[in-house]
Amino acid sequence: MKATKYFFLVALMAVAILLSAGVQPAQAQTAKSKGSEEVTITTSALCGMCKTRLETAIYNTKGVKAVNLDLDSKALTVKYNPKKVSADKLRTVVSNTGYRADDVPANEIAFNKLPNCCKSAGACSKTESSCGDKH
Ligand SMILES: [Cu+2]
Repeated sequence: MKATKYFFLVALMAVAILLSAGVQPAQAQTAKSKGSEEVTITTSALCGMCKTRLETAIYNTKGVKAVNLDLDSKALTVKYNPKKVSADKLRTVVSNTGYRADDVPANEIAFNKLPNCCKSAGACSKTESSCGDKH
C-alpha cells in the first residue's frame, strides 16, 4: 500500500517536471518575440546628458521595451510594441525632447530649454555626463 502511494507521487512529479520543462519556455519565447519591433532613429544628440535625456524620454513612452543611444553614430535604437506605439510617435518624442529625429526637426521650444552645451556640436565632450550649465 505504501509502495503504491510512493510510486504515484514519483509519477506525478515526473509529469510535472516534463510539463514545466517542455511546454512553458516555448510559449514564453514566442510571445516575447512576436510583439516587438525595432527602429533606429538618427538624432542630433551630442553628449552624455543628451543620451540620458533622450533615453529617459523614450523609455517613459508607452510601449517601449528597450532603448539605447550610441553617441558615436547618434543612432537611437528602440525596441517597441507596434500595437502600443509607432516609429513616427517615437520620432515625435525625440523632437519634443529637443532633438532632430531623422527628417523630423527638433521642437523649437524644447530645443531652447536645453543647456547650451547640448545645442551646438563641439561645445562639450561627448563623454561628459554634465557640461556644468545650470538647468
Ligand atoms: Cu548634451
